Amino acid sequence: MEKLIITVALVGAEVTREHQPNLPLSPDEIADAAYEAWKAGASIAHIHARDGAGGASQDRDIYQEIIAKIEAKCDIIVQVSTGGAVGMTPAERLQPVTLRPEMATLTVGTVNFGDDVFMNTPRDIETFAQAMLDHGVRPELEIFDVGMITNALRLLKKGLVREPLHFDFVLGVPGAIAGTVENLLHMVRSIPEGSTWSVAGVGRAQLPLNTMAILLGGHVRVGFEDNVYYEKGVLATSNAQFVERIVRLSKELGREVASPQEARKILGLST
Ligand code: KMH
Ligand code: ZN
Repeated sequence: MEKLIITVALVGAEVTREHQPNLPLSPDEIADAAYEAWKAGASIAHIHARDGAGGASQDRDIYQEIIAKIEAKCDIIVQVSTGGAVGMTPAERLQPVTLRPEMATLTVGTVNFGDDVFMNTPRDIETFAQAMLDHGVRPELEIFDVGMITNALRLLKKGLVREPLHFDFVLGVPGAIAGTVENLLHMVRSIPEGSTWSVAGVGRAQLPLNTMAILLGGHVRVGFEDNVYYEKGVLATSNAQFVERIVRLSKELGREVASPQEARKILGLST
């Protein structure tokens, strides 16, 4: 089995210090958290930026500062968010792609998101995909519900994404697909052969679905964006703490963990 790629989703757009007192917010804090997660075994950092007041931001300059600070510390693969926060305009969300990071997320459909709607119209999805092609950025296809896999395959047919595809199944968002073993299995069986995939389980779905991914040959995503609790009623002390647990589990289950350079090879990124 391929080595395990661990993505750490350090910040997110919705979590606050009230939810998680150790949430990194400033560029320095985000870079430090990425470095700690990298030391623990993460090979991809999924990044959201925050403004001076701690609110979600897609500001190009803030992303540039975060990326520079991360690159000064370690060789973790930087994956910027183009999801941003609910209600942001497509142009606002696309800003960090112009920095030509190695990867960016590409959500391929509209979905209910708690009490809100995370809008991704067909036209906007195509614009995002084309921008990633134009800037040489590798998309990670964010799949919040099963129909989004069909949308991804439509993009492939149109030449707007290229094989091998890399998917991230996000299970357990209120309003989207539930975080069950059966749902993950169905999704894994629905993607083209030769694709790679990871799973991000929200809240209490994180650990069981991550464990399943280790066993099935997929990859995992952990971090405060998806889950702030280490166990029921106990807040995690850091993003790295989640990474450390996955490294222990993976080793116990006989699967080695990929370095960033090995992850680049597995994903077909230029090394
Ligand atoms: N904050 C969500 C509305 C992504 O990073 O691409 C979207 C999101 C997905 O977080
Ligand atoms: Zn995100």
